[in-house]
Amino acid sequence: MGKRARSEQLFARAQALMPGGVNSPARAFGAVGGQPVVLQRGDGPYVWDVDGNRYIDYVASWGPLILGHRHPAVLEALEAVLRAGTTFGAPTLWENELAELVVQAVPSIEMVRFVNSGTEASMSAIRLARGYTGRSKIVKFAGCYHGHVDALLVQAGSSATTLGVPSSPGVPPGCTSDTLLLPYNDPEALETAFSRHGDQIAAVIVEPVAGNMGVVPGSEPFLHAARELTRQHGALLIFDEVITGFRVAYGGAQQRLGIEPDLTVLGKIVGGGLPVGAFGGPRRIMRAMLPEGKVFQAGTLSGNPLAMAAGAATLRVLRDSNPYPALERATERLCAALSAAAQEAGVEHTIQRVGSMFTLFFHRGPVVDYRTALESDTNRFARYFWRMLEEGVYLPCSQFEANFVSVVHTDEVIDATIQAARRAFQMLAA
Ligand code: KE4
Repeated sequence: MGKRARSEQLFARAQALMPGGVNSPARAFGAVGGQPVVLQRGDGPYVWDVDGNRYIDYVASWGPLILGHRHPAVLEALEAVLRAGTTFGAPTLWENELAELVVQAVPSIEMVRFVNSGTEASMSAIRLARGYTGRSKIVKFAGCYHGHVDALLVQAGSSATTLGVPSSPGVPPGCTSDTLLLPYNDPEALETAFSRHGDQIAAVIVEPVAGNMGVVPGSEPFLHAARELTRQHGALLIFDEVITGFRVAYGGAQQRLGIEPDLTVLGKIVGGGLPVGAFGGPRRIMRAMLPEGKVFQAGTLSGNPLAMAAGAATLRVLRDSNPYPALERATERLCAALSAAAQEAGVEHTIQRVGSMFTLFFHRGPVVDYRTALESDTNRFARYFWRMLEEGVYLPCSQFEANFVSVVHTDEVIDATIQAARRAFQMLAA
């Protein structure tokens, strides 16, 4: 690959202007060392850096770009809005359009509220659950990430079911003292928590397919326990489908699982590459939100026309073209070939995939929770990451993230990725 001199120059300036030179720490290459490449263009499955190097993109802006970069339908929708304006701070037809698509796509969502990020959506859903139930305690799981919500920035306390301890400076103990942190995929721990605190728990929030410890599917017993225990104790089940929504199926992970949560949190794909988060559920719950109800939430640019139009264009393409079987096949073919190449090189690994999201763990596997994910060989991952970058393949810069295949990752793009990985695994084995 060509030099990255311009990237280095621009990133040095970025570091003088913005903490760590980034606007989200995940992008800073902290987990793999070295400096990020500064990107300046994307098209289809490719991105280019400021030095003109081209990469096959598996980050997809951390999930939104299931249609790839600059899909014509999305660009056309944005251009149409621009002829009318950018934002009004008033009800607009574009909000109706995206809301119609969301409630049609996800049966458990009768009403939806749009916000500007997945974080905002999770935060609002938790406030709604607390306001609706009149309870304070929230259950979350180690390894799951729901955005930088104060109440959810917790690390394990002394035992599995103690109340959370803040995991970031700036989060006062009071913000997490009502948060129970439990191990993922552990129905017994969930049972214990409900037996101790059941009547104080407002909600359980869970990624039905975890993407933030690498891809770790929620087991059926675990997710069914979450559904049954919340129902029995009058708590709400919140599915955080920011990654899985419109990714693993048009109706999200809940469609694949056949489990209806009480509230669903959306983000990423629902905005088609523009800033959108959303939370939704049955009318009886959503009506508790101001101005119909009393639970406060607001946002200047929530539901803005450009973001609504990009999201609606994306969902219409997904609804009308149903790319999911082809995405399943392409991603399965890629994962099988990656595994064969690693096997051939004698590199210990396991690949975990749901739909078009997957993680190659440098771990014998199976990876079932955060504790086992952390056993992965992150040094080996870093070497793999950098060799793949040199080979022109842009992977998420952490072992604990999901890779994403888009509808425009053609056979030849997948084949080129497999060839690059073959060389990378040989290097690792040497
Ligand atoms: P945002 O506030 O970043 O839009 O969404 C937060 C969020 C909520 N729920 C889930 C399941 C998520 O994965 C996320 C955000 N994901 C991370 C990486 N997996 C985004 C990358 C970043 O933080 O820069």
